[in-house]
Amino acid sequence: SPASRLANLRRHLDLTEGGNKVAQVNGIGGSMKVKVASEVSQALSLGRAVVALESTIISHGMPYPQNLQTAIEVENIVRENGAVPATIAILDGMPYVGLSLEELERLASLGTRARKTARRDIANVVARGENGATTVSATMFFASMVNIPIFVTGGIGGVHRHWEYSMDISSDLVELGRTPVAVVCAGVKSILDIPRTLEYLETQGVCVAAYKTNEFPAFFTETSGCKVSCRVDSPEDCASIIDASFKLKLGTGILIAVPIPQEHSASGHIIESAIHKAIKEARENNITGSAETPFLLAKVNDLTGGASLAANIALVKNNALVGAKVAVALAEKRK
Ligand code: PSU
Ligand code: MN
Repeated sequence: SPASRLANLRRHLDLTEGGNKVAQVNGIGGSMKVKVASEVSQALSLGRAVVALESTIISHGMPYPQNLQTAIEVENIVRENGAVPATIAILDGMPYVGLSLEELERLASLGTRARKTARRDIANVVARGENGATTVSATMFFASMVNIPIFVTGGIGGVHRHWEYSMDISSDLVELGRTPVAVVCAGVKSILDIPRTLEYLETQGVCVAAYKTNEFPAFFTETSGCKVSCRVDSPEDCASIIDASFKLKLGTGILIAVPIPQEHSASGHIIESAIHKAIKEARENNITGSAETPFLLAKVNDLTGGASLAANIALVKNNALVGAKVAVALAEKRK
């Protein structure tokens, strides 16, 4: 059961290896190790606020060295707001929860040579001793394993346009339906089918909350034209919903969508038109599946002369600020 799994985990968090705690996961036919940074395991055992961070955004979402700089700045924002950051990735087949500066540097400079690792890829990457940058689905899996309730990212995957032909629906949405972690993001990009993404999340039983707005945001722009059923107006408001969801053992994730800050949304519509050009090019070059999102992000950045990257960095930092405050509010509530 999840409860006994966590009890086991807590017991095994006392093991140390090279400064890190090693969490031992007791699975079927044996156990596996996950390295939890000592700062993270300490905060978890004291009930302090921890924020999980993903790594595909570092390896595939941004070019080097802006990716490293952003990753460091995001971790600093989390710290300045009273929470401990835990960037999640797989290095040489070992899952890490919390990276040192050296490990973060390694991941950032690996870039797309690190494998984009969604839930389906985890076993393969671990078994082969490869480097894996975790997407939202894989990051949620590991965050939940070590009992981190809040996870901050830029944007999540969704239902792709032309899904009726490709059946391309991000495993992020299914993960949100089965893993109890609150994900703070800036919505989903309009390269995706936003209304159907929200329908799919409803089917999966996921509470989608919009922060200080009634509308689901569209990543580069504040609005998508889609209303949400849950509006939240403060970190405490978010923490109450997360707390209720966990206490009820609903088992599902929660999506907290924070609109891009107004001062950075000005270029939103220029970026939108670049997105449409990029989609056309992806279709013409037959770029599909997990390669599609990284291709579109790079293309859009080219077409907008870097404006999309600047907006992306700004919204991730804002999400880190909100996520840290939510994590602190939740830790306070649980005292
Ligand atoms: N959306 C973004 N930036 C990203 C991603 C999504 O705006 O970097 C990444 C995230 O890691 C997300 C993944 O979990 O892409 C989804 O990929 P796919 O569509 O292949 O499921
Ligand atoms: Mn996909």
